[in-house]
Amino acid sequence: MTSELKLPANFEDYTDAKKNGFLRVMKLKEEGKKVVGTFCSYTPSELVMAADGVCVGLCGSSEDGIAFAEKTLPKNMCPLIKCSYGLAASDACPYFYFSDMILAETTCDGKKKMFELMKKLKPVHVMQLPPGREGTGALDFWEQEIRRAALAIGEQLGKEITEEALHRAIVQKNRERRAMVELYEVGRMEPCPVSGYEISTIMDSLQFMFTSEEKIKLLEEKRNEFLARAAEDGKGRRKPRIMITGCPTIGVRDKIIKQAELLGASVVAFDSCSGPRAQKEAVSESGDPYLALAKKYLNINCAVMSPNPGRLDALDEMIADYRIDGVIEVVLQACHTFAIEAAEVKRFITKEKKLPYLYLETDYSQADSGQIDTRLSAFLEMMQ
Ligand code: BJ8
Repeated sequence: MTSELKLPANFEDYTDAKKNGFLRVMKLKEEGKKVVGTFCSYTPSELVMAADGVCVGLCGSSEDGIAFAEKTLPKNMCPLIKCSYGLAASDACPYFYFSDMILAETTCDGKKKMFELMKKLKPVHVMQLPPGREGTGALDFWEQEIRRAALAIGEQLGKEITEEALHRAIVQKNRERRAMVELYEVGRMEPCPVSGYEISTIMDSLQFMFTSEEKIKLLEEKRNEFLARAAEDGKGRRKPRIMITGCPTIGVRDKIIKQAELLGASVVAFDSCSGPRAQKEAVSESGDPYLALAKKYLNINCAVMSPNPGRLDALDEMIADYRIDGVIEVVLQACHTFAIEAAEVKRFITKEKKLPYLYLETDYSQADSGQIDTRLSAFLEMMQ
């Protein structure tokens, strides 16, 4: 049985935020601002801020562009990569179009090979991300890569990155991170005053806002709004509290997160790129700023790192903090790193934490919506 998912009257959905962002980025360009396109949480956006540029997220999140991409890329590939490349190559993404350069990293194989193709379309600087953190070399190497990226950005944007500017950017970005984590932590409340659909939409829409202050303002306003809602709502029927883990969910939010909530769940926590995974640890505001950035960004628990034990520690902590009843793992089609790591995540959730776990492998099409509905219904029924 489905319930009605209530969204506030002033709720701006992701499509609105994206559309408004197009117009704003065009205006920024007219004012002479430089724009840097990015694809990953490992991107040290402080470098772009220190060069007085703005970052735009270019990860594809819809079926648009996929047919075009499949003329060049294999069909059996991650939809995020196909969509990102297809929109860029067919000139259908205004954010890509307005980007002065792309700041990329070697994360998964698909993305790094996509960047080779993208170099034919735009200036692309690829940071070589170490494949793991073990040994003493990884951190030194990554710090050097961050220094190399700073030079490339400075050159491309026509503004040298000074240590003072970088320090200011680190302080500012840390404020933004804290505001994000505080908004996520509203999900710890019981009952949770906000739907996971709404919270993930707000977080994803931040990539279409172009100053740190306006992001912080939105995050603080929303947090206050949700806390006030909690005071009014009182105690409702207890819903199963769900955590989402795995690949980025931006392109499957409607068919998984929204649908799970329509079926009676409360999605309260996100262990994914759109969750606090990349935000919890701040960048040290003292000492060498390049080393501080290297330490922080190398510590992000993504499945592209081998090994990646921090992911289980983070899951453990979130299960306790958010009082989780069940975990849904979302894996995008052909994402090998998350698909393989899912076996260990499943063992940990079901055997150690003794919680229900649902694995959903999907793409950006609607072809499997019915099947996903059926599996979500059975999963939630089992918990109720
Ligand atoms: S920090 S999750 S943004 S790498 S889903 S393209 S891994 S095949 S997006 Fe990611 Fe950075 Fe990690 Fe986040 Fe490849 Fe997998 Fe596709 Fe992925």
